[in-house]
Amino acid sequence: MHRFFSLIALLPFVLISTASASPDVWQLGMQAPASPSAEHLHDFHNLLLYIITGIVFFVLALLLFVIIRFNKRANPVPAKFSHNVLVEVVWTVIPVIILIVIAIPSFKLLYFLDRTAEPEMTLKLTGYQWYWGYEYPDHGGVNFQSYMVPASDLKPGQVRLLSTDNPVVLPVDTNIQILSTASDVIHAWAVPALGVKIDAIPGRLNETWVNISKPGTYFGQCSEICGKDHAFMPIEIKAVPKEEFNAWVVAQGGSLRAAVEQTSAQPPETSEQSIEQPAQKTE
Ligand SMILES: [Cu+2]
Repeated sequence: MHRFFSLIALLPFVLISTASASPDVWQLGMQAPASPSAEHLHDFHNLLLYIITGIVFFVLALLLFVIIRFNKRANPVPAKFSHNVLVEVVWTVIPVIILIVIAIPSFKLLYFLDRTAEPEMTLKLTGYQWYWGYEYPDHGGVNFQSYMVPASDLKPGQVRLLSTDNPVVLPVDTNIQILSTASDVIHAWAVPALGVKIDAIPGRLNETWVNISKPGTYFGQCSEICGKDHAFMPIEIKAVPKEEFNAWVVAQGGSLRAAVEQTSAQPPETSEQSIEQPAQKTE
């Protein structure tokens, strides 16, 4: 009991100390969004929350009305009719309208998340049993593998089960095309704060994108049961300003030339995509 209360007393400090983009102790709700994709996903989630809350209270009100108004004491002689055309039309049409209200933003969001029309760089990731491999094809092929830091080797500031030996470094405010595949079994690369979750499938190249809006450390995990160490192949992303990213690429022995050539060949019109104008399919 004593331990329980000391845990409760520690809670505010725990919440403050881990207030990065990792799961918090006693967290309710989702991690703070750090990309346009995550923001739109949260907006859609909130829309659904309003709709289901409304439906739950409406059904609850109907139930209470029936229980009070039509119980044996209040209504000893029940009516004998079994059809009511108006009510049947209403309870068909209203759910259809609700589904349309959900479907329109849902499809918009699906196309928005699908791909970016103007990628400024590419990150290719490969799932292995049980770690991730990363390549930067636009930056002279910088590549490395990223393993979880075992609990016994954690340094101060590292997070158990989430920190990696080689974090993925990415620039902020950049449209990053993400290509994913796997070499052995199906994995899935998921980073909640960025609104990214993409399957990594052997023999297949999947595509998604992200534009990280603020610098920070973002954590994710494999989200496809992939074997005995499925829980121990985390994702750690360090999002840094562009200049810092370029310096990191050079320090890794990569080159900035390929990336510069690519961006000058297709100048990005705007770094921010509007959800009203989803990325165009090019095929
Ligand atoms: Cu996996």
